[in-house]
Amino acid sequence: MQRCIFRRVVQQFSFREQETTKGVLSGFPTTTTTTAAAASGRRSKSSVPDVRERTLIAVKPDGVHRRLVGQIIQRFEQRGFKLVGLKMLKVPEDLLTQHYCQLRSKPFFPRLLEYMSSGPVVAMVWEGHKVVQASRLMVGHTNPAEAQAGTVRGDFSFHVSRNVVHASDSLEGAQREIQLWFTGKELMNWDCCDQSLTCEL
Ligand code: IDP
Ligand code: MG
Repeated sequence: MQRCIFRRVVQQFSFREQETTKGVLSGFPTTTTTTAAAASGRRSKSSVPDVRERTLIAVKPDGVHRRLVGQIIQRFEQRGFKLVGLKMLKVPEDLLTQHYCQLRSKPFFPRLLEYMSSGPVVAMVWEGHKVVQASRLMVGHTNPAEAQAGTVRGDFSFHVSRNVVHASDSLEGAQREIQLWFTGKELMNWDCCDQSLTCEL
């Protein structure tokens, strides 16, 4: 009887795990494990998680004014990501123009630059396995009106013009933005003592 209950719990757990992974990862490339390697129990090279991926997260002036920096940092720490760069700055206009160069032709562009230079910004670089896609999900939809509860934007904002936080939207974007916002010396390479507790390496 007990064994039967145990088996049912295990089955339900693995089903939920598959379902969650599928929902959360849709639309993003995922790490693949070859069928042969999986069948033999060996781990292929590609299944070793890349824990060195990095992304740029910035708490925008509205987030800083509203004292949300701590809560935003806490969400990333809690998730298990590693902070490798952090600074507070009044963002120069030329940096903002380069950062948002793809939005230059948008009607809201001048107001976006005004908003982003209206107060201090807290810029951070976070590191971890698939941190780019995970942080986009944690930050939520660009328009807070469409952002899910539980995301930063969904919990702390309601209008697209004041959406609290920036997160790089792709690996290439993250690399470009990190180089734009941080010098090499401002980024720290370090190993978390709990690394093997957050991921099988
Ligand atoms: P993202 O921040 O989710 O990556 P993007 O489309 O890259 O979204 O837009 C960059 C930023 O421009 C947004 O976070 C938001 O602050 C601002 N923005 C985007 N669309 C609008 C709009 O329609 N009105 C005002 N501001 C906007
Ligand atoms: Mg963007």
